[in-house]
Order: sequence, then C-alpha cells, then structure tokens
Amino acid sequence: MSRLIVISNRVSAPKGEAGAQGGLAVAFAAALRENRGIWFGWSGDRTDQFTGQINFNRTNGVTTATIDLEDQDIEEYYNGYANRTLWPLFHYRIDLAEFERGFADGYQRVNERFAETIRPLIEPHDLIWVQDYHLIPLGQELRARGLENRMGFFLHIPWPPRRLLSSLPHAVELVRTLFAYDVIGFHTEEWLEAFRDYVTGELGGQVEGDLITLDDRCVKAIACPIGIDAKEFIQASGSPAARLAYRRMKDSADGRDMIVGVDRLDYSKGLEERFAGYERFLASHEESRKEVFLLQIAPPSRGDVETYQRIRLALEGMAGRINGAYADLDWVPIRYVNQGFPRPVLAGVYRAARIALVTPLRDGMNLVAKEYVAAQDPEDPGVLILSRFAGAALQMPEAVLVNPYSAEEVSDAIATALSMPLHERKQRWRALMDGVEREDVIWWRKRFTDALMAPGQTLDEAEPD
Ligand code: ADQ
Repeated sequence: MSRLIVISNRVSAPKGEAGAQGGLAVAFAAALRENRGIWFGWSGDRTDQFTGQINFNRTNGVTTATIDLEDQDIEEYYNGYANRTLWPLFHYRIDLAEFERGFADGYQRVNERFAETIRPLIEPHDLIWVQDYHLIPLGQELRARGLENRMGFFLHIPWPPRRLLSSLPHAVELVRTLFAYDVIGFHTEEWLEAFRDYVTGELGGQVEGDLITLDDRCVKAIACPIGIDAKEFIQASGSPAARLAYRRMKDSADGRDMIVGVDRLDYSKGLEERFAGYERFLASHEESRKEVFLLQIAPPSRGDVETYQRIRLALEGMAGRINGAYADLDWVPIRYVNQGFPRPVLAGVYRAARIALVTPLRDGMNLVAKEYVAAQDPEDPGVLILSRFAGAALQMPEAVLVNPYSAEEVSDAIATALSMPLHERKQRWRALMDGVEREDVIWWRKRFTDALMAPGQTLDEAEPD
C-alpha cells in the first residue's frame, strides 16, 4: 500500500476558504482527501533565515506540510523565474518574459531546498506527485538524494512550441531534468505533442507510443485533462448562499441578460481583448445593447510583479472608458469587480448568467468553463463562449468556440448566444455537462496515479473525514 505525496509551490486550505483559490487548490482538495497522504509546499510566509522547519497541519482530512521561504527566494524563485520567466514564456508571451541569471539561480536553490526538506518524510513505497512549472527540477534533486520511488510530474500550463522554448537560456538542461520522473502529464494532446517535438528535435529523444527515451532514462508522457469536483460544485449551486447570490443577481439585472467573466487578473486570460470584443458588440448592436450587461469578476493576483500592476491599470482604464461612452442613467455596460468570492456565491452568479465569456489567449485547461456548465439550470441553461486556445476547448466542442483575439468573433458569438433557442441551449449544455461529470477531478487524479503506479502497486485509500 502506498501513500500519495503531492508537492506543489503553494498549499492552500482545502475547503471553505473565502476568496480566490487557484484551480490547483480546488482540484487537490478533492483528490487528496481520499488518500492518506501529505501535501507539501511553501506556506506563502517569509522567514529571515531558511531553516527547513516544517509546519504540519490537518484540515478537512488533508495533512499539509509547509515551509517558509526567505525574501530573496520569493523574489527570485517565485516572482522571478516562475512568474516572470516561465509563466509568460509558456503562455506564448515572450515579449513579457524576463531572463535573469539571478532568477534561474534562485529557482534552482529553492528546488534544492524543497528536496532537502521533504526527503526525510518520504517512505520507500510512497508515490510522489510533483505539480507544475515552479518545480520542474525537483524530481532530479530528489533522485540526487537517493530517492528511488515512483515519481510523476504534472504541468498545469501549456507546453510552448519548440522554437519558443528555445529562447529560454538553458532550456535544454531544464527539460532534461524532467527525465528524472517516471510519468509526465499534460492537460491536452496539443501540449504533449509540443513536448515530444522539443524532446525529439532538441534533445534527440526517441518516442515509442506513450514512452519517450532519452539516454538511459525512459518516461511515460500522457495527456490527462483536469476536471472539477462536479458533485461538490453541483451541491454548492443548490446551497442557500448560491440561491441568495442568484436572486441578488437576477434582481439587480432588472430583466437584462447577464454575461459573466470570472478570472484571476492575468494577461493570459485575455481580459483586455474580451472588453474589446464586448465593446464591439455594444457598438454594432445598438438595438439590443441595453438588454445586456457584463459582470467581470477579476481578483488581483501576483501583485508584486509589475506586468500585473500594468494590466490592472489597463483594465480599469478600459472599463471606465467603455462605461463612460455607453452608460445611461439606468444602465452600466460593465460591472467590474476586483475581489474573490466563496464558491457557493460564484455558483449562484454563474447560474444567473445567460452567457459566460471564457476567452483566455492561452490557458492550460481553464476550470471556470467547467464550473459555469456545472452551475446551470438544466431547464434553462446559459451558453458558454469559450476560447479555442484554452485546453478546455478540446473537451468542450459544444461550446461556442471563438478566437479571443478577434473582437468581431467575440461580438458575433455574444449575438449568437443571445439569440440561441432554448432547445439548442439544452442540447449543447447536456453534452457539455456529461463531459464535466464524467471527466471530473477524481477521474483526473485516478488517471494520473494509475499511470504512475508500478504494476501491482495500490494507493492507500481512506474514507473521507
Ligand atoms: P488558473 O490560471 O488559476 O489555474 P483556472 O483553471 O481558470 O485558472 O482556475 C481558476 C480557479 O479560481 C477557478 O476554480 C475559479 O472558480 C477560481 N476563481 C477565479 N476567480 C475567482 C473569484 N473571483 N472568486 C473565487 N474564485 C475564483 C491553472 C492553469 C489553468 C488550469 C488550472 C488547473 O492556468 O489553465 O485549468 O491551473 O490545472
């Protein structure tokens, strides 16, 4: 029997936390509760001197183990290499990527600190599952410390095209470290294909089915799309808090159709392009413009990084300008809200929305698209407008798919969604909902851990608390 050890940059409270939670936090809350495991990561707190002291906690059946990091670690590893180098580059924004040796050194140092700290907690049969771009070299650091366990890595963001990745100094060395793992997972075939292309083209790796061989190492590379905890979300949608939020939205909509957007404030989410698309709709549909309004919920994230401060200013400017140009005494076209909401409230808001605009320029998956579908009223479901460039688009072809860079396409999609007859809305929604329920977060976790376990190995499952 094996325990599951999940290692990610941040560890968040598994449930009931008000405010914005990353998609990852939500996914793991559901996945780890079933297993007697440990979720290890950075606490989010600072310390003057890194000591490797671990703080253990047990919340809602999940044991978490966290460490504090020094200011320099946070600046170079988290704000630096993770969020100013890898995140923009992996989201095709080479124009925003910053290449600093100090960032790369800090990234390496923190990965070593993670390895050093967690090494003593690991028992021989534990399954190790490392999450995301913050921790690519962690597997290699654990192997260097003698670990022979089965180890997997999952990337939650896109894998960039080969030529783009080649612009990262030492990309070859970084990608090579992935061969310390036994299994590598991506959300979609598209990201997996780009990874294979890099490994064969730049490193000389050999592909055979799921397996990729490089020198004396062989990894299994799979597409494994993450889902939401559909059951929990459907339950949340029926809760009193959700009903209250639904009523509040309906009352304040005053008979108008609400279009909703819910995203972390991030340039990858295409918020400026979305506002431009909506503005195009307002400009070209004079007769129906006052029958709708856009509610954009966008809690700030990564506020220590300058690009994020800039996008915040840009959006405030756009919302102000569009409202200034189009608002009337009794109608404002954009309600722009910069805060997080508890999940049941979010569920009520989704349900009250006739349309969801989920239009990232590039997104590993995008869980908001799935949450919106899960929150709908089966008798009167809304329409999902989804970017072709979100990983979710591959699983959700029944959404109205758009090119988020085209204001005209976004505008046309809004018009299409508004006039879509009930039977078509129901038909599309049913197909989307089937997928959301079938390929949920438990399915994702099983698919990955099944690929990771050695033949005959089983996970130590516990009853949920
Ligand atoms: P994110 O970039 O954070 O995740 P996403 O998948 O959309 O993107 O998840 C966001 C989560 O935060 C959703 O569960 C949403 O409900 C929640 N959220 C957003 N705004 C909120 C608000 N105002 N209040 C409360 N909750 C809010 C990364 C990748 C994605 C990938 C996930 C999971 O960038 O592509 O889908 O990881 O792998």
